[in-house]
Amino acid sequence: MSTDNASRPTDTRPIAVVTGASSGIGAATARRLAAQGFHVVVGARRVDRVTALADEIGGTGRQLDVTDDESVAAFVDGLDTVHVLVNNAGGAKGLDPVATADLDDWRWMWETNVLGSLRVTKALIPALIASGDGLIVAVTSIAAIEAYDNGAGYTSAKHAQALTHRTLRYELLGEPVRLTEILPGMVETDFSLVRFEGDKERADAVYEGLTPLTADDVAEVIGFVASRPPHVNLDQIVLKPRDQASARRNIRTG
Ligand code: 8X3
Repeated sequence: MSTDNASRPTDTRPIAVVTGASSGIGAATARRLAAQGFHVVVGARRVDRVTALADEIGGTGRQLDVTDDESVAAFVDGLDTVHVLVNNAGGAKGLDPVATADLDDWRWMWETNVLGSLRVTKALIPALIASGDGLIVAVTSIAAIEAYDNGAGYTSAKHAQALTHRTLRYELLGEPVRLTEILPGMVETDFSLVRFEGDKERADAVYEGLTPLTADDVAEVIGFVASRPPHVNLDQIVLKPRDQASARRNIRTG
């Protein structure tokens, strides 16, 4: 049974907070940061999953719905000093042309990726500054620098999330907080399963015939970022499979 000891004075490990940590890139990042010596506070809507993960890595699991003010307030309660925040919660829903855009899908994408990251970041900026060496990692996507057919709901949300993060890089200049944006291309997680609402065949087809990145590939890079000395700011890191040159240009040979 994991204890909620993220702010216990006896635990001297630096604190890292990871959102969307119940699976995929979030869970892999939590494992990686824990292996690097962080006490990781993992948040997600599926509390059973983050509790199990916290037990495994000696961290703290708390329920978190980034679209809900009260949930975010409860999640950050007692976190007065935070060294690393990984804004990973978010995702895509649907793949529709603008002409037939599903407004509920758009609302979900903007609520989670844009406003969700904003809520958590706002709540933790004082704690990140208080650490004397804070780091905010935004997991965006190559969709934050590209446009593609039928993807506007997701690309616009990722652009907005990224621009918020890049603005903070300016606004926090002079404070002891670094900011890094991670822009992954194809990563085989439940990303496509969520996008296509559980349609496994359609989700599997996204990665068919090529070798996508794994969640661990991305987590390893985030671990590298978090282990740089305080004066080194990695602003943006774009990582894609060798088989993918852009969001819609890839090679399938398998
Ligand atoms: C998703 C990136 O390349 O799968 O964030 O569209 S891609």
